[in-house]
Amino acid sequence: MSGSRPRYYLTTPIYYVNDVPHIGHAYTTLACDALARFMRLDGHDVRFLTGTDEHGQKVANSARAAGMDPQAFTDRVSQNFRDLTDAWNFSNDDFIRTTEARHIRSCQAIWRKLVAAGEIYLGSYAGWYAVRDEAFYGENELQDGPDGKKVAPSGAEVEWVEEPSYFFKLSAWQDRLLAFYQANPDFILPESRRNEVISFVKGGLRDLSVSRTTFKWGVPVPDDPDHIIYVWLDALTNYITAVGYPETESESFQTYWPADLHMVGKDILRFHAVYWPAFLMGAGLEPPRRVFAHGWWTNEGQKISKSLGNVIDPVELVEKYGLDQVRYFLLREVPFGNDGDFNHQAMVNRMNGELANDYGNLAQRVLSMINKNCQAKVPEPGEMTGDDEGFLGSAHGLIGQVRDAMEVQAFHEGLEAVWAMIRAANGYVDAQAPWKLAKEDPARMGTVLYVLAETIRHLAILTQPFMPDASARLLDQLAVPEDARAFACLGPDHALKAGTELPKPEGVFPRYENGEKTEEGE
Ligand code: ME8
Repeated sequence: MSGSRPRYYLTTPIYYVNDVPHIGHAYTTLACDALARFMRLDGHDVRFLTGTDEHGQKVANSARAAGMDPQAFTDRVSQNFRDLTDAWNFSNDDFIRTTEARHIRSCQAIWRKLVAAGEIYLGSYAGWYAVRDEAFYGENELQDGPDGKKVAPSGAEVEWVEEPSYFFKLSAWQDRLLAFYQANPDFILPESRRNEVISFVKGGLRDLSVSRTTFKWGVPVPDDPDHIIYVWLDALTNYITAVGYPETESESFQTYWPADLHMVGKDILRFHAVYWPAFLMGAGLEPPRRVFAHGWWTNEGQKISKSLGNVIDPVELVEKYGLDQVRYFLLREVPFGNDGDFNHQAMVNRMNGELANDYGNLAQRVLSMINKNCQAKVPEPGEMTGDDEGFLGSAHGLIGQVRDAMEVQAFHEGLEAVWAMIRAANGYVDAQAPWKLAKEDPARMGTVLYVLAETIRHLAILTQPFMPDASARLLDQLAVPEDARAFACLGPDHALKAGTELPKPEGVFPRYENGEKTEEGE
């Protein structure tokens, strides 16, 4: 538990178990993983949640299509998502499934709270429903699909539904939601998405159907088991279940709620930024502090879809290029929030250019020179020039820039700041030419190599959240102890000690050449 450390609670969407995990799912969890690792290294008590969304008509239909009982089906598919967290080395603290007893209890508890608060009433629904989105749509939102059928803005087919239903009084929340967005300007990021949500809410809200009667695969409505709770109310509630709801006085709930961040794709922003805060406030709970809606990945310019057969398997991708390489590419390639295109050439360019040539080469040449010319020990720094000090000062200052970027989930900017330092360090190597100093002025060579090794220590500490394995190997090569790798150890107080023995350097960033990944770095 937190003690005096600030806490940071962040969540991914819980993924539908109607399908195998693909690159889009891995992307959202990766962004959270980098942030979770960053916050831990920065001294926070982090709680990082992911999991699977297992109820509803869409999952029930998929189970039927697979000829399986829904529970057995969800057990199997949920495991694929757990396997992904292992394959991608995700550091989540919990993995929630909505079919777990803790969650069913929590869903029924929030339902009862909403009923007691007068937020839910019984009526009947007659309107359009898209099973793929598990969402209700107004006539005015629909378009004509290619075969004359009506489709939702997402492209999902809709069907006409008429059934008795409980409703949540969403229409009464318009002003309170607008006031909430106004008072919390960073609640929805990026800003363009915030504006979309505000104009949607300004356009007026209709009461929301929150129960279904035409199928059974869901959490029963308390005291009216003909109804099951609408899958989105069920799913969103996972975020409070995992921190102990309905025990709101528990240490866990008190520590971690409200969540600091719900990370989602832009497709599901409305559920998180409109319905969810209204449900929570209706139940007397605080809304989360932020919802960040990131963009959408395409594959070589095309929408990723099963029917197009171009789904990118996240496990195969990592086998092909390496985990750290893929992690770096996804977080660097696209300004976080924008849409992005996965293409092989761009992946290889970044892997060979920025990782192997820029970062790998910097570490490799500095560590090899130390190995060769300084008896494989951290060299003794002599008197530093103003330039040396300025240079080290920039390395010390880097955390401030990266922290500012991470605070607003601008991963690409954090990485760009680190790479500006890497490029400057390569420039410093070239300008100082330590290989020449080896003969002409060994003392000065020691100083230059010391400044560079200390810079690499900073870089490797800072790249840990993005590329945990490669960064750890670099820190091993600098003999930085495991307990001296947190951001509190940046700066001069934990500087490398002259005379420390260093292991033999080896490349940590493979290249991709002639259709395959090289075994080792150059
Ligand atoms: O919506 N590019 O689950 P889901 C980027 N169960 N991200 C993508 C993507 C792509 N091409 N495809 C998917 C659900 N994603 C609900 C959520 S939360 C209480 C319930 C990511 O399996 C992105 O994060 O359809 C998107 O929001 C999510 O997967 C949708 O996952």
